[in-house]
Amino acid sequence: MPTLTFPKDFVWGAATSAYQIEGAWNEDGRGMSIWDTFSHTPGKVANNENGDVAVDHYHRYKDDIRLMTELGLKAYRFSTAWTRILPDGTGKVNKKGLDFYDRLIDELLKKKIEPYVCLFHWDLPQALQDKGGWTNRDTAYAFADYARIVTGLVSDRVKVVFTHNEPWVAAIVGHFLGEHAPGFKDPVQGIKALHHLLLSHGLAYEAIRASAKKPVKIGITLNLNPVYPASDSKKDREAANRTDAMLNRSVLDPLLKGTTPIQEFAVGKMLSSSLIKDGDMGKIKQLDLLGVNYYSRSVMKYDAKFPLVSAAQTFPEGNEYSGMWEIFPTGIYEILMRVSKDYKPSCELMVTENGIPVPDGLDFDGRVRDERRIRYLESHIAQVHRAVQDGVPVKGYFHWSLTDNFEWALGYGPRFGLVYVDYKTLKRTIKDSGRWFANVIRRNGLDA
Ligand code: GCO
Repeated sequence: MPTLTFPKDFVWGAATSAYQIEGAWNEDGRGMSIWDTFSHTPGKVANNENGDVAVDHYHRYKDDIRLMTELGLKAYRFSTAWTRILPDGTGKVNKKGLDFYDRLIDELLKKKIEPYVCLFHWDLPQALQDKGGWTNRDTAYAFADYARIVTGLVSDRVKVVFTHNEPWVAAIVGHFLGEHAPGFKDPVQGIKALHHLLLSHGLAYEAIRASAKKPVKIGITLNLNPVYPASDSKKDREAANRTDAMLNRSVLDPLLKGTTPIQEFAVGKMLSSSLIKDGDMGKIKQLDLLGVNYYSRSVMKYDAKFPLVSAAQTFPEGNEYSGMWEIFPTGIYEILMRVSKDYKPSCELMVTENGIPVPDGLDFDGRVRDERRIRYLESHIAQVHRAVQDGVPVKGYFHWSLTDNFEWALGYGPRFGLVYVDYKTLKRTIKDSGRWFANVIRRNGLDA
C-alpha cells in the first residue's frame, strides 16, 4: 500500500483543449475561431506560431487514446470546438464536426476511459466575435443553443459536461490584458465579457439539464490562485484582497453564492446596473461539479499604476520557478481548503488541471528524463491528498496536459505534456513523468 492512498474511485486523468491539440483548422467544414484570427495576426503569438496543425490530434486521436491506455488514465478531459459543430456560431450544424467527437467518445469508451467534455476552451467562433463576442449578451444565448446541440450528441454516453474552462482568463486576459484572443485592452470589456461568460454557464446548465438523455453532472472549471501580500503593510494586504476579489471571488462568488464583488471596483460599480439583469445571478449559481485548475500563487504589492486592482505581482526569492510560474505546492491545498471553508459548496470538487512547463527533450537514448515534472507532481498530488484527508470532497485529479501542445500566446515553447511531441515529425514519446504518473494511477496513491 502506498503511504498516501486516495479514496476508492478517485478519478485520475489528463486534460487537453481543442485549439491546443487538434490542428486540422480548416478541415471538414470547421469555421474560423478567434484563436485562428489572433494567431494568424503577426506579432500576437511567440514566433508567430499557430494551432493550424498543433499536434494533429484530429487525425491521430486513436494513437493518443492508445497512449492514454498506456498511462492507465481513468478519464480524459477535452474540449469540443464550437466552430467544428456550428461553423458560424449559430444556425447550421456541421455534421462532420459532430462526427469527430462522436468517434472520439466511442473510442474512449471502448478503451474504458471516461470522457469529460468541456464545451468552451476559449475558441469562440469568429462570426460571433464580429457581433461583439462575449461583450454581447446574445453570445450567452448562442452558447446555450450550442450546449443543447452537443448534449444531444453526447448525453447518452457522457456523464460529465463542463460548460467553461477558466472564464476569467477568456474574459480578462482576452479583453483587458489583451494577451489572448480577441486581444482587447479595456477593463470595461473585460468585466462585461466575464459576466456574459458566467451567465452563459447558467443558461447552458439549464439547456443541458433539459435536454440530457441520461443523468449528467454539469460543471465549470476555474483557474484559482491563492493570493498573498508581498509584505505585512496595510497597503499590500489591501492590494492582495483586491486582487483576490478580482481573480478568485469574481468567479467563485457568482457560482457558489449568487453574489458578485464587481461593485467593489470603480468600473464594476459603473457597469453593474446595466450589465447584470434581474435573475442573472440566480441562473449563474447552478453547479454540480467545480473544477479547480491550480498552477501557482500570486504575491501582490500595492502599485497605483495598475488599473482595477492597484496591485502588482512580485516574485519572492527562495522557491523554485518553472518556465512560467513560481512553484508553490501548498497553494493547491490552501485553495481547495479555502473553497471548501468559505463557500461550503454543495457540489463536488475536482482538480481539473495541474502541471508545469519545464524544458525537457529527448535524451541520447530517446528517453525524456523530466525529473522536475515528477518532483512537481509528487509535491502537488501529496497536497491534494492532504486536502482529501482534511475533509475536502476532491473526487479527482487531471494532469495538464496529455501531450505537449500549443501554449496560447507562448506558442510551442512551454512543454506541459506527460507525452513529448517532436513538432517536426509529430512523433509521441511518453516521458518519465508519464511513467511515474501511470504508477500513481495503478497504485491509487504514492509514497510521500
Ligand atoms: C488553462 C488552460 C490551458 C493552459 C494551461 C497552461 O486552462 O489555463 O486550460 O489551456 O495551457 O493552463 O497555461
